[in-house]
Amino acid sequence: MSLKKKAQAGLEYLMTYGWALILVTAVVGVLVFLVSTPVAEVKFTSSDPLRFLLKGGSVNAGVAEIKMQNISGGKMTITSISGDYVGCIVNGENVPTVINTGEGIDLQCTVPAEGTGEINIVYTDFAGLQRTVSVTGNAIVEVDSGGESSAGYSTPGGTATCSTFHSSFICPNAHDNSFSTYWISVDQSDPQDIYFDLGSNKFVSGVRIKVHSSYTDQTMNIDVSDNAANWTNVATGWTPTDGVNWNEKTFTETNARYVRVFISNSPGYTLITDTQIKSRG
Ligand SMILES: [Ca+2]
Repeated sequence: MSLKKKAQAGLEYLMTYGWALILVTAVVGVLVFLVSTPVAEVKFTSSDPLRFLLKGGSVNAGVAEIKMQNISGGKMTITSISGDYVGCIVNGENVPTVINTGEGIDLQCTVPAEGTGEINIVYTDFAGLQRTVSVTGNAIVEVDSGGESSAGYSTPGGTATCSTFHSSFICPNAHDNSFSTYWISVDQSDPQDIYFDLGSNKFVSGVRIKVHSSYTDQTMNIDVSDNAANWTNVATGWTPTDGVNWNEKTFTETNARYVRVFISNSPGYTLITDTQIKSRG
């Protein structure tokens, strides 16, 4: 075969099978995007994968993180996000947000409930047309091991009272001896607090807090009280930084009935997974 014929055969091969390759690539592109992580299995789909390319996603501690890319070929302005997931921010900021062509779109939303949820992203495309894309996710909220007590620590059994709570992420979730339930504040405002009733006065000398690994940047004080009205501060400026194990804060033994965790600053939502208190008598 001459060089010219070889080149021609190569060209014919590309023309014959090149289209098949493009077709396969396109089909794979619109297939369901499946993501598995050790803590949560999430399946996300995009209603418009030719403009909003899904690149990944996860749900941890009731917070969904969805990574997409603007492949529409032009600048877009996301003007609103609504649906089953709430409090969504884009690339760390509230909408409206401008996304340049080729730029990543990192969505962070709160997932109030396990199961299938959908968000609708309304945006203006480069031609000034308003469009909507739907992203559907099937969130299985994180499950990990429950908390064990030791060294005089135990789960406070009385009532928990919190400043605010988000949807089903209620106050009692912060002291139910389970690492798969959470108390989450209604929004991202500070401060927030939660206090526990020990039922009667006890000698209190320590608090253990479990936080999720995405929430190791909350600054808190520990206060105690006899009447849940006048509080005495026993620890200040504590930041539980371990997102896997209990974080322990000991303080001078104080007689009190109520123990309060006062979160003075949390960069996002306030979240506490579980609480134990060291007390005697
Ligand atoms: Ca819990």
